[in-house]
Amino acid sequence: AHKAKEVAEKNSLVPVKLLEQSIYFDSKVVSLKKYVQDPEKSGIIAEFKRNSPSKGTINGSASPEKVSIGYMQAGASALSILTDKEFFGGSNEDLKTVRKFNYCPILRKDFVLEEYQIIEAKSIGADAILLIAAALEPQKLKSLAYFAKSLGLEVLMEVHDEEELDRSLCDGIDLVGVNNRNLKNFEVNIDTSLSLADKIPSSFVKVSESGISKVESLIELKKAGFDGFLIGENFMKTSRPEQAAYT
Ligand code: IGP
Repeated sequence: AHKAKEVAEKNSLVPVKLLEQSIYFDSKVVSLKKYVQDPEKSGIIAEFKRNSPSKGTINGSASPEKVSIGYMQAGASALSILTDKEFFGGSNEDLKTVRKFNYCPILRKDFVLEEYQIIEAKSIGADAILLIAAALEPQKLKSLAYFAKSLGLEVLMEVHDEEELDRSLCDGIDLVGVNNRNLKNFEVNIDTSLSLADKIPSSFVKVSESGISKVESLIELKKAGFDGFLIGENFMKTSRPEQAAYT
């Protein structure tokens, strides 16, 4: 059915341990693209995020297990789990825990720069990875995207503007995410998504990321062609994020 293990073995950077200890090399990916596009579902990719560079601690006590199960019960289409420790207080353990309790697409949210991290994503049970156009040379981004695909993972490419979109788009990418957060001043504005919508070719699933807190924004984005909505802070800032996802 797949040859993720074979592909990973060929990559000399992989410690044998990762391959031997992971049951996920043999499991099929749950498609983020498919779940996000499913008209029966909400399109919401609910994020587990403890801290952020702009807000500091958002939620210091939330349990990844409780929150992720609650998100899915509330009708999320998929989960986004931050594994970066330094800026977001996440870990691979968080993702592994969430994987154990949920059958749904899981996006590993991290700063992926190397092939090794993609193998790691597969080994902890992720279904999709994030590649940030602003952080990668276009050639590197493309080769990472194809590498992820060879392991069966889906790829969400994040952009902030048309220039980033044009220079890095390739058919190794499944979903294009427009980040509404300006990384220079952390301001969020969904107009960033609205104005880029028509620039993204229709073969890619469109996701709007960050700063979404109102149902009206969601409706507006949906009308503009977005199927996916990545929401973190708005849920996580409450004492019970899994409840917030209902409203
Ligand atoms: C979620 P918000 O504003 O709902 O918490 O945003 C998500 O878009 C944001 O966490 C994010 C992110 C990233 C985090 C978007 N791109 C890249 C880390 C790395």
